[in-house]
This record gives sequence, structure tokens and C-alpha cells, in this order.
Amino acid sequence: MGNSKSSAMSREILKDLKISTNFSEDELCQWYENFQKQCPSGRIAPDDFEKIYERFFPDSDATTYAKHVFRSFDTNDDGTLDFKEYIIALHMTSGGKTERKLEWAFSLFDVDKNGYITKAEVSEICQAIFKMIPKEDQERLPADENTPEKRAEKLWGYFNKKDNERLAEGEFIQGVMDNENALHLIQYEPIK
Ligand SMILES: [Ca+2]
Ligand SMILES: [Ca+2]
Repeated sequence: MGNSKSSAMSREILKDLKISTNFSEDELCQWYENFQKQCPSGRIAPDDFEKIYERFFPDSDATTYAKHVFRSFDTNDDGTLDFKEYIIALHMTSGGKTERKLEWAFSLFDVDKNGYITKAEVSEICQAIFKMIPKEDQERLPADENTPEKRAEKLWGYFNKKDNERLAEGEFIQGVMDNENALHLIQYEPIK
């Protein structure tokens, strides 16, 4: 910071990202260029992030969900997203690997970042996800999934835990992999 070289990506970060994401150097440089253009300060603030979500999901209330997604991407907890966090986020949420997406989903549900998911955290994220579903789609949901409370109850049920127990990452991933229905409950996309 305070250095005019801020427009170039450091070799260290480039090397780091190549290893952790398998994106090519060309891809990373292209993304970096776009990132710099859209975000000259080099940091995405929570407000900017929420605006992006609002633009993408005009028919739903995306703010709460956007806040949680932001928190899950802000791995160093400094209240902004830098280029590295942005690319890791892109890597985790796009592309094919289900397990990688589930690792991210775990961090989304682990609201207080203590490495475990509680039933209260499941409820909180189910509320946020529910608001992402457009009103008319909400009305078409199955009777046992048409409120955030019912969805949280149903999702928690797949993990075979008591209400006061907590879920580790491996248990969360396994539970979702074993139950196709759990997979759709952790997302906001309309079903089929
Ligand atoms: Ca950060
Ligand atoms: Ca937690």
C-alpha cells in the first residue's frame, strides 16, 4: 500500500493462486485486469457486494444472503474482499467439483466461523436462502419446505444430530452427499 506498483499482481500471489485453484496464469491475469477495472481500490466492500447480488436477483431479497456469502469469502476477516479472496471464491463456487462447493457451503453455514455448524446457524442460513427464492416460486414449494423453519428442520434432520449437538465439516459434507434432498435445501435455486 502507498506504492504505485499496486496495479500489478505480485508474483507471490500469482504463484499462490495458481497452486490453490489450478487456474492458468493467463486466466488469472485476465481476471486481475477486470477486477482492477471494476474495483480500482483493489477491495470489494460489503455494500458493493450486496449491490451485485441485488442486480443479479431483482425478484428476491438478496441482502441477507449476500452478507453471509461475503462473510464466507472474507477469509482473513478484515471486512473487505481482496483479489485473492475473490478468486478463491470463484474457484470454490464455480466449476464442477461438488465436494469443493460443499466445503464452501460449510463455511457459509458456519456463521461464527468456529469450525462447527449448530442448528441455530442452519436456521439462520435457511432464512437467508428462503428470501432468495422469488415469491411466486415460494408458493410452489412442497408443504414441508415452504417456510424457512420447515426447511431448517428438514435439513437438520438429514444429519442425525440432536438439537443441541453440532456438525463438523466432514459430517456436513457427508450428510449432504448422502441425501440428494439436502443438497437442494442448502441452495436457493428453484427445484428442477
Ligand atoms: Ca478480506
Ligand atoms: Ca459455528
